[in-house]
Amino acid sequence: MIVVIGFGSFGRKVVNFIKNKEPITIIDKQIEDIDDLIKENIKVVVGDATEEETLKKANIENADIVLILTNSEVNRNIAEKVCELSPNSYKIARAVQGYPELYSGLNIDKIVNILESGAKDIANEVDNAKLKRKLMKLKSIILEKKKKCNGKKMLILTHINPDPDAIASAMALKTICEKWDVEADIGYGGNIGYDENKTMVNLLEVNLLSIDQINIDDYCIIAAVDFSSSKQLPMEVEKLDIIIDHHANGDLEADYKDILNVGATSSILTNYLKELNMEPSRKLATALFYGIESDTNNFKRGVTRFDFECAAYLQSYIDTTILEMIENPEISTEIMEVIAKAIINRQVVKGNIALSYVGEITNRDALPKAADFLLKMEGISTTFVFGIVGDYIEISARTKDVRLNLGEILKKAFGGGGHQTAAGARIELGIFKAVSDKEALRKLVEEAIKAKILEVIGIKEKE
Ligand SMILES: [Mn+2]
Repeated sequence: MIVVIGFGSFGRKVVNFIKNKEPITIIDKQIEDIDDLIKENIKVVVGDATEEETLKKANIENADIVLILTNSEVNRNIAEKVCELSPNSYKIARAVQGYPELYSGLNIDKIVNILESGAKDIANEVDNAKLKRKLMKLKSIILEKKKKCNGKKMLILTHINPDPDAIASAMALKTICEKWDVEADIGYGGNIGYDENKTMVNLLEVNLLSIDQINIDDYCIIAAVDFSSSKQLPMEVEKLDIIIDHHANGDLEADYKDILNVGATSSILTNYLKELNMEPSRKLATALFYGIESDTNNFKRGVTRFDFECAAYLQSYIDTTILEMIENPEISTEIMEVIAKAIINRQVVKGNIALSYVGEITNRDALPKAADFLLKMEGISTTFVFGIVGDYIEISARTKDVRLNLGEILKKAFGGGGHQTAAGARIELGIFKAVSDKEALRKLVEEAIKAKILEVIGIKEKE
């Protein structure tokens, strides 16, 4: 039972919010609409709350919660009496302007300053207004452009070799544009590697156009999602209109640019949908959730509170069966074979570095898979898997060892790149191409790559 002391304009507001949750008893010296309150099952005690008798009438000894909402220095006297008569209740009192120490020494559980709470609400609204303002700008840029488009469509570009975050973000932006009656296509360059990405595109029926299928003249609004660097631009465009991304330091410019330092672009787009009151379809929600999950390496890398909040919002819309299928795609026979070769051919140096040559293969995506897999072997903390794909030697490396920076190592050794824990490189086969004997080629490639890697890591090999 809740006892509310003080039924002025503020007390009324509070009672309105809580009246259907728990039984309430109101105390005030004067209460006008007693009959209405009684109809709503609210008990009313008319009297002076500084007097024991009044408080007892309200059965204050048995109150679970007492709210002291009157607004004068008399609150002190009320609070004293309440503490005495109802020691076990949870007591919330309203702060009174000009009396900062009003309740000092009393056992009040929570003092609420309504001015401060109001100010905080407004400050939160300012944050919210920024997002509202942003979306107004996005909409007006798209709609203004559309007027001059003569029926041409919008093109949403993902980066080269798009990942789930890029694909999901593009899907979300396309959905938003459709709501604004603007038709959009999603374009990508490179290829959709990894089984997870392919499974995602297939199961969620995402319609993606490869840049070979795209005639840029058919489009008049161009957006970039999940990249802001010209190196990632899959095709030449005259001008970008929109960039939405979470990578800093990009060199691309656009009329609308929203770059946030968060774990995934999918989070930014999820927040857009939320603000626009657009409930995502199951497919879109699943894509966005997987985008956040995979870009943050299962909510472990670069993840922010914002990403968690967006993922939580998506949670009730996602299709968990499809999500599970995307997370654990069937592994193709070829990738299985490359993994098997990587295991059999591994050479372990310095106790924990595995180097493995897998020969000639057709699918380069098998290399990172094999490098990931080898890393799971007992005692192995760093893996380098390499093979020949077409006219190149491709290398993929993984490490759990924080002392090594694989991005740096592969850059130094072969002009490759990547992160501390995962990196790759591609070297032209060059003169090795002339070697037709497979066994001889294996030896040459294996020795050359191994020697260079060990040299850069700083290990001298004996024997
Ligand atoms: Mn991303």
